[in-house]
Amino acid sequence: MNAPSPTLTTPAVHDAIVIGAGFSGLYQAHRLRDSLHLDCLVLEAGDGVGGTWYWNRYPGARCDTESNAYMYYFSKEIINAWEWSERYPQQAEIQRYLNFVTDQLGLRPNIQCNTRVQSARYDESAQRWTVTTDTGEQRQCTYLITAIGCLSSANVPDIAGRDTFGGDWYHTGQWPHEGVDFTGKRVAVIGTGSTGIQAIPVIAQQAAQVTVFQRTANYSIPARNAPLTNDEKQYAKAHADEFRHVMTHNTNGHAFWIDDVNVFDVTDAERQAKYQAAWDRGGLQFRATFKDLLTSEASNDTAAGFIKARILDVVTDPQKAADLTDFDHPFAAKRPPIDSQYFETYNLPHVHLVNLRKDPIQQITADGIQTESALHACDIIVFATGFDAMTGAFNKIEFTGRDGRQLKDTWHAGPKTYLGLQIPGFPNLFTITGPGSPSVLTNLPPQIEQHVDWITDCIAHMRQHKVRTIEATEEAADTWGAEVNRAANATLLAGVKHSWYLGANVPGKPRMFMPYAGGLKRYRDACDAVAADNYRGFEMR
Ligand code: N01
Repeated sequence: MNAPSPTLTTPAVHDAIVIGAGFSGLYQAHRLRDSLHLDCLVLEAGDGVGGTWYWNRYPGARCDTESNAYMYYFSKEIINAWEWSERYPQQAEIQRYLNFVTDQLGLRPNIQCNTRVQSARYDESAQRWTVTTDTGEQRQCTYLITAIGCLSSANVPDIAGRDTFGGDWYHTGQWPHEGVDFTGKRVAVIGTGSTGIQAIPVIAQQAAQVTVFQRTANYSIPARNAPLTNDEKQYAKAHADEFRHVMTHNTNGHAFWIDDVNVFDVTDAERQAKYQAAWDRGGLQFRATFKDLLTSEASNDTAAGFIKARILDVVTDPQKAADLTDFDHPFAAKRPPIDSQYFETYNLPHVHLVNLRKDPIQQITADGIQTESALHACDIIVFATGFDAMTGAFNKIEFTGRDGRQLKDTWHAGPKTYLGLQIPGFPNLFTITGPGSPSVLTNLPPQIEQHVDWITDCIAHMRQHKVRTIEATEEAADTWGAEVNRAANATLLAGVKHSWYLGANVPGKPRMFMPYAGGLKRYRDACDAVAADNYRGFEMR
């Protein structure tokens, strides 16, 4: 998409600026422009809309959420006008969807692409933000809203010798738009998170050789993707209200309930049957088989044991099978991937596995990856090494709040927010799916709709009551931080010390459990209660 060029008729001062044109930014722009009639500009670094789905074009990129839950639910018209083709949507289809929504809502005149925000500074006397972009352009606004994504800042590990590599290397989150031809190539893939697990089987179909470098053995459930039948498509449209109700009233934003039964409430045979049925159905719903999978280690062990046995059924090479199931954390305590033929891929003769726990990487050389025991020669390295999650995208923009305070300094010990929506010292800055909100622990579109609706209602309230600024208090942010900790510690998630939920994947990043693990429903109730109590914990001036 071509950016509308900033012309003299474009005002330099806006009511609102939204940073990012993914799921969050598009819906936020629609609400501010069409519900509140504000002058709203979206600044987007990419050449088109899509956010995560604009950048993540790696082979096999597909959403792990089922398509009928990975969409907006605010408009019946859009629900009825769009049709998904598969159980899980591919990257290209999601991008088509977001372009379709952009056109349906007529948002293009409000979006300026190819514009990366470099800094944002709050001017207390004018009560405005000044945003500076990489084109040197400056714009001002009363409300500044980040829609910059939780997983948008690529984490490329600084492995010794990386820049001496003689072949090509790519990070999955910054994939070339023209694609990469793996034909006849020896490919090294570093990383076995959700992304690596999606990409490895697809790369193996084309490459001459694939060597996977696994640091942490990962659980994965078969996705069992398939084209949607006409009946399934019609059912989803006819039951849209039910889908939406489930997605907004459960803990994780998906269109299924978590079973109300605990693991040891049933017999061994019943438990096995439930796991088998969930395995055969496929998908993230496996996590919902029992109520206490994420709170009881003993219960979790039963799921982990079931998954391990299924992987051992598939992988024929005993060493690969042992390495792939050498788990060091409970099932789903890190984000569980789902896959299409991931474990089956290791039965192909040209697919190799290096267990980095036993044989760590020493350096990258001109010819490939040198581990302690061998040089693994390759032509292409794929870094499926994840993201500087939740705070990485904030750190790429220089935010200066009240009294000249820098966001980087404010967050030096870890992110501090109130409800994941605002930061003390940064008036009128709203953070969609910011740290401290459920964000990455949920299916994101319903969480985004909730955040955008809350922010829109808040701004409407401010305008109605002639309030110029809103700012979270330090006390409210501290209290919320304690609640984020409490919620994490009530689950098995906080115990996984090498998880990116805690920032452990990025050297030097402060360790703090960043997303809110208390569930979407409880979180929404908390946000609604704050608003109903005259925006308790915020100062309005
Ligand atoms: O990233 P990850 P991802 N040397 O951080 C390894 C979302 N997503 O891109 O586990 C060697 O999970 C790292 O090892 P370890 C989803 O929320 C969504 O896969 O840290 N290895 C791990 O194996 C997901 O959770 C969809 O020990 C290194 C891997 O790289 C999130 O994105 C699809 C290393 C990184 O795994 C991130 O997933 C795909 C190093 N120096 C992804 N550094 C949807 O469907 C890291 N690793 C919506």
